[in-house]
Amino acid sequence: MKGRFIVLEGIDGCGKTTQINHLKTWLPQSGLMPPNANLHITREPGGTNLGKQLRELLLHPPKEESPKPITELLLYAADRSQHVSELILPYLNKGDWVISDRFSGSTICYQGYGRRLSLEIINQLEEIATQGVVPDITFLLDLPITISLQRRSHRNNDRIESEGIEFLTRVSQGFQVLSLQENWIRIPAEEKLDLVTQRIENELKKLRDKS
Ligand code: T5A
Repeated sequence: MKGRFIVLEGIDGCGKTTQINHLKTWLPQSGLMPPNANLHITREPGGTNLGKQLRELLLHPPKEESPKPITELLLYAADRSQHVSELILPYLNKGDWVISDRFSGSTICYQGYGRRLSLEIINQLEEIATQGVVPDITFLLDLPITISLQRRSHRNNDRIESEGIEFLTRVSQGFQVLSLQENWIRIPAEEKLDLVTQRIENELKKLRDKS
């Protein structure tokens, strides 16, 4: 793959969208990208047209049609498979850069650690869904659960966000484990907005210096 693939992960309300909105304008002007590369911003679930419909089924289904845990896992895998085939892989092959709000780490943490589904099965599904695409860098915006709940207290939570504190604690533990992996960078997300932004920018500059 000629392009770069950057992912932001973390528990709900950790600040991914806020940081991605900043990167969208900062990165193309930063001098880090090759002059002819474009930047694409996307997210999971819902990065493609098919994915938008899957997102609705996953996050806002009618109560009586709420997906069971395995169905939920398969729907996230279906969303990722379409996302990789239709968008991520073609852009990376062209030499473009892609930033995604969530990727495989979310499935491992929410469906694996949160729902306690088999990590072995999840990893097998991930191999199929990602076609071997691995992020060049994944930022974990690491936010204490109490702050996540505070930040979301004024809005309506979706189906996954409504799972409660024990579920979220297991998800967060999953992220702590994943953040020890190569190419994952843990960023304390309770810090002031500008400081979080600065840390992400610095890590992206280091990535350029490594290549
Ligand atoms: N999911 C997803 C799975 O279960 N399995 C999977 O495989 C995948 C891919 C997706 C849901 O699906 C689940 C996980 C999720 O529950 P989503 O749209 O990604 O949903 O939902 P969230 O991650 O919950 O998105 P949010 O918009 O809630 O969170 P963000 O984007 O991380 O946070 P952001 O930037 O919107 O910030 C939240 C608030 O905090 C403030 C912002 O202004 C905003 O008000 N904020 C800060 N305040 C103070 N200091 C800072 N440093 C701040 N940064 C942001």
